[in-house]
Amino acid sequence: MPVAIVQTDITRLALDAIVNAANPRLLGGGGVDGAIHRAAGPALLASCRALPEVSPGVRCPTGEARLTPGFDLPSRYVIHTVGPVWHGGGHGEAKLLAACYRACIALAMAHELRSIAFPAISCGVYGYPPGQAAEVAIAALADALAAHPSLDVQLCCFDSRMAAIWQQALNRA
Ligand code: AR6
Repeated sequence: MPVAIVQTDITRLALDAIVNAANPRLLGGGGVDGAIHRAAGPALLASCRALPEVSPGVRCPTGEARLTPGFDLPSRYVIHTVGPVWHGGGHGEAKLLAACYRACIALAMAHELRSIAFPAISCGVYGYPPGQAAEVAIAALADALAAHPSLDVQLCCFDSRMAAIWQQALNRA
């Protein structure tokens, strides 16, 4: 599987796309979302605001993804996805998290992208246990990439603890 773990600030990567762990409003927030908006500049917020609402205040439902330019980022595009909030695991969290990875890969393929980096979607404020998130992510990617083996995928962890957890999950896969 063309997947590698990297430990860095995702806003520094120069790829075709980086993925943002956003919320349904797509108007910015904390964590990686805040970092991406700061590094991309105000044009990113304007571009997100211009995306249609599918219901009041919702531009991207949980498990879906939307693409914008990357503006001042070194990467060309940002793919915004909304992970599930962790409510103990019995509320469809794994299915929704897998759907995020699949939706991002589908958008990357639709735009003929060749490289993409994901943050640890839902593993911060949204509280998803990282080991379980990593297993779900790697299984969903293995599935989605079977038909697209030439896409270069990086799983970007911000700190060494997270990188170790994701590397263990990748080694087991
Ligand atoms: N580069 C890579 N990873 C990062 C960076 C960075 N610059 N900054 C943080 N992380 P979170 P979520 C890691 O909370 O759990 C936002 O407010 C972080 O250490 O950013 O999906 C949104 O607007 C963690 O491992 O996303 C939503 O409201 C991972 O990114 C909500 O948070 C994800 O943490 C989404 O929560």
